[in-house]
Amino acid sequence: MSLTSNKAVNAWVDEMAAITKPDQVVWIDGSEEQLALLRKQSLDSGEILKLNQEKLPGCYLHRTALNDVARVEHRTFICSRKEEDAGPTNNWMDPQEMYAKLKLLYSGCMKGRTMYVIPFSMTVPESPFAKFGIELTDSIYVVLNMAIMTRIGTRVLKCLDSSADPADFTKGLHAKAGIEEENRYIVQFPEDNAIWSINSGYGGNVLLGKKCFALRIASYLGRNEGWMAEHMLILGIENPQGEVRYLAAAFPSACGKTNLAMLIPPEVYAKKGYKVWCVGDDIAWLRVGPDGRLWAVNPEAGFFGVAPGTNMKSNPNALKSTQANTIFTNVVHNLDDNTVWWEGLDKNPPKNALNWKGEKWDSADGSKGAHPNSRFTAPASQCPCISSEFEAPQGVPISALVFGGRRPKTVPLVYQSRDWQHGVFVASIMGSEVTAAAQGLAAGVRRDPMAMLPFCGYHMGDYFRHWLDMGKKIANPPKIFNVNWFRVDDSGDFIWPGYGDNMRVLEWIMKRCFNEADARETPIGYLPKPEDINVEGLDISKETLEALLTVDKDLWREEAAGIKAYYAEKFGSYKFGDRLPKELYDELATLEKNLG
Ligand code: GTP
Ligand code: SPV
Ligand code: MN
Repeated sequence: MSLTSNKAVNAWVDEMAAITKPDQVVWIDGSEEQLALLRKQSLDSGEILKLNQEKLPGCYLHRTALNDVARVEHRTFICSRKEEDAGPTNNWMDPQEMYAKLKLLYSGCMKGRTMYVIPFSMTVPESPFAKFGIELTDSIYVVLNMAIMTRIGTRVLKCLDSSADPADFTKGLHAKAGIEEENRYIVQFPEDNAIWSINSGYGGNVLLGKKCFALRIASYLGRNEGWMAEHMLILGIENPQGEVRYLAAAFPSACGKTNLAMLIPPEVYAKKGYKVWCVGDDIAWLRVGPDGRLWAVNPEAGFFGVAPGTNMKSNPNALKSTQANTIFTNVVHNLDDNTVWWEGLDKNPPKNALNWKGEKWDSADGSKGAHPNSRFTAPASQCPCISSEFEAPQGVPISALVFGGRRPKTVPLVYQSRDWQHGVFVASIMGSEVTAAAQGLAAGVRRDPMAMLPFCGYHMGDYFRHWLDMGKKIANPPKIFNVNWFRVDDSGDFIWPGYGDNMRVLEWIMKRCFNEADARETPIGYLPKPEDINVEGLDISKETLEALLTVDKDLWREEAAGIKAYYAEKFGSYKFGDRLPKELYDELATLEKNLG
């Protein structure tokens, strides 16, 4: 039975049920009783497994289909009415054609199944910045994940019904269907505020509040409404005086956002009283505040984090967040004590275990036990360093925006842009080695502007324009930086220790924002001098630090040539054309001139 008298909601749910023909429709009210019942049904069907409830209370294990382990960029579409509005970086199809095609796939696909109606809110529903949606799904796994990742249930419907326009909600339709790769579609219809996803059961493809809504659709809404939706973590650094300064940072998928968002400062910092507080680890919505600063909220309620590599040394806060009420996906099942394991958790892979595929597994055969993109879904409230401002309706004021990717060479440890426009240029030329977070990508470095390549819901050239325009609206804009934790030496080993020691770089960044640190000017922007980075308590030679802070002009000339090709000639098989703002060409010309 419907939980609302909202006519627009009910009419749409009926319409979708008429297409998908579920045996029954169940509305999710958000109560613990209902979630407990769903967990039981999911256990009974084998969709999830109950883990050791003494060691991991409230924790479950799920395995996806073998062909369904990550996002699928080649099957993701932005179906704006005009092809040119989707732009060169998105797949496009005419919306009417796409609806017709998908309706055939959805037709009767929920026969014999239950359709769950999940009312969800991004950010706390009472916040003026909240956006509401309904996800329809035939997967209990999706319901249980959405319950962790977003705010769901009756509370959300109440807020939608009393909002300015109760018909203004995101319409998300998800069906597992047959999990067929060749019929998998993740489709955004920006003008309709609608998302249709079919033939997948994997996180980013099916938790429609996350990438599909909070980035693809929200970036489109943000452009129209004058705000920004970004693939960014948000953190606060508390200094010994007790003052907290915030930054937001965009790194591509599996490039260190969760790790940085929860970092534990090195001992020398901790002793002085520095602390880091996590506001968000994946998505930030940014608005200009009444005080002329940029303010950020985390629209999510949980973490959908990469498991491999997470351990008590690299990210204890993430690990502690997952010790209760967490759903693990595609990790190793330790049969001895009914717990979980993944590569990099510790040096003792379980002997009596199943790999992510559910096969008997022994690490001695050299194979990986957990999928490289295996994940945990954990409530953010369980994070030991969660910020007191995590649910603050107005968000937190941002002093610095940081961009970065996996760049084995060329890009130094950190540099600061000269101003907002130069910062937009720096963000637009970001590149990174691809990771396991998406299926079917060729290995190597690719351009991933603002870490938004897979997530921008409109023309990337217009997105750059929006960034430039936003700069003009912010009286006190954040300073813009670029970092690279991933420089390697000749034997391919990382030069910079990373993780907690990234605090040393963050300190310089924050001090630059408040005119408390020095820098030198280089062809690419401001860099710290080696002595500006605090290396107290760190085993690193002066030569290594100098190397990390070097701008190699030859490599950067190659880089500039690469940027030119990317801007002017091609992006995949398309061109930015005249929608690439002239200001960015000007910045490129300045870079070329500076390099001589
Ligand atoms: P998404 O959730 O996919 O958006 O990814 P994310 O950006 O949150 O990535 P995450 O923090 O989970 O990092 C993924 C990988 O990067 C893990 O294998 C980490 O071990 C590795 N990593 C994170 N920080 C560092 C660092 O400072 N140095 C090095 N060398 N590796 C890092
Ligand atoms: C990413 O790939 O950037 C993620 C995981 O954060 S997913 O939700 O699958 O997109
Ligand atoms: Mn992400």
